Amino acid sequence: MTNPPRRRRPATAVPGHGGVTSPPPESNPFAGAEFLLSCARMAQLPRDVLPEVAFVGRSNAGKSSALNVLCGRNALARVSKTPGRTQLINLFAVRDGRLADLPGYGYAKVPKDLSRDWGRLIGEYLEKRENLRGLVLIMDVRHPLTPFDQQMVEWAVHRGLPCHILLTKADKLSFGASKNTLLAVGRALNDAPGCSVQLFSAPGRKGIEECRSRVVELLRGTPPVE
Ligand SMILES: Nc1nc2c(ncn2[C@@H]2O[C@H](COP(=O)(O)OP(=O)(O)OP(=O)(O)O)[C@@H](O)[C@H]2O)c(=O)[nH]1
Ligand SMILES: [Mg+2]
Repeated sequence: MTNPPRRRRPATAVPGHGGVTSPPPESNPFAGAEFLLSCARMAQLPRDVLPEVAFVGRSNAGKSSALNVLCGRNALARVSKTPGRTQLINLFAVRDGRLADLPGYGYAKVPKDLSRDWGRLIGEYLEKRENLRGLVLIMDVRHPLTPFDQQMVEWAVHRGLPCHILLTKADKLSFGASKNTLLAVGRALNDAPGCSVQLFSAPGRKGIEECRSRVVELLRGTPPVE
């Protein structure tokens, strides 16, 4: 069952009338991003030949917020204070391919059955999505590298998929503390092939250009060797 299409605000504001403004297309490779579809099961996800990058991470880490900021849109992906808000795979079309906003993992208060379904959906997506070219793994800078996060990194390395880590909510820590976490996570990754890490803040607009460049590289990269 596919969710009905969502109504969206226009990407570009009418001058003098407030609303959402998109940066000029030449400065943002994700300007003009469009919501394509939501799905609760892999079978509902259309086969796609265009390269895809998935946004993964713990529930409430800030996946949807990061996606919105990268695309220069306020409400492309739904953001919520309630953990577990993104329960479906949401697919977006961008100039260089597709971005997928995945449901968050590791939220303890989710009923067991539902959390099993989510786990299965994420697992199947990661295993079977043929056009998947890389992951953006989002972690709250205050709680990095949870066991789930570590599994995700190991899985990406095992599959030969690049994994770019965003240590987000950097606005919640001092400059020094966030820098120390960045260095510690870099050390913990121990030169894992294809892995990179950066600081990010959605409201602080920190690390946006670095992340955009990395995601474009992932979308344009060569397919992983099986
Ligand atoms: N201070 C701060 N808050 C953030 C940042 N990114 C996200 N948030 C907040 O964190 C909460 C969760 O953000 P979402 O983007 O919905 O997180 P998510 O990972 O998509 O969550 P699920 O869809 O539930 O898995 C919201 O209240 C956001 O406003 C950030 O960089 N800094
Ligand atoms: Mg979300």
